Amino acid sequence: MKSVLNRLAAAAVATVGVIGLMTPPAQAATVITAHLEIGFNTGVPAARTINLSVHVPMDEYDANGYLIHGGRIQVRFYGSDSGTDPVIYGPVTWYRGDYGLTAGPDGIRLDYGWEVPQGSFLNEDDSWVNNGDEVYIVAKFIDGDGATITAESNIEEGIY
Ligand SMILES: [Ca+2]
Ligand SMILES: [Ca+2]
Repeated sequence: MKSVLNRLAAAAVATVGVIGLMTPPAQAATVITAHLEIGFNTGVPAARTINLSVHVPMDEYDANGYLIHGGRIQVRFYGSDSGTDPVIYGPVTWYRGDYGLTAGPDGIRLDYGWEVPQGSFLNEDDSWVNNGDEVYIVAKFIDGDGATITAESNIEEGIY
């Protein structure tokens, strides 16, 4: 999902930003929330819809400053199991300028959705005795210096 070209472009933007905007963000980001919604598209062929919603509250000036300086949001999907939960997809990382990632008056937001076919990576349990799937995301906000805050979403349950 993330091309090398996009990464290079993000790095170039970040470099320009360091030269052009010397004022660091005024406040450290301390809060992050993550929500996952898995739905059903009854079209032909039928599909599962995935919607991610991640929010890092701050003022708009700081939100732009963080993204200009290389701040990004990184998402991994997990299957909830007894014992250690496996990563079933990701990490996927959104940088400034990537579709779905915005800086606004209430902070940095990632709102991103797509569709997958039945039996995709969301089908994290597929045995006869345990076919129900329990999926959640862990979202990280990583600033330009590498400082990270993390949130775990709700668990979505279904036969995916
Ligand atoms: Ca499971
Ligand atoms: Ca399943």
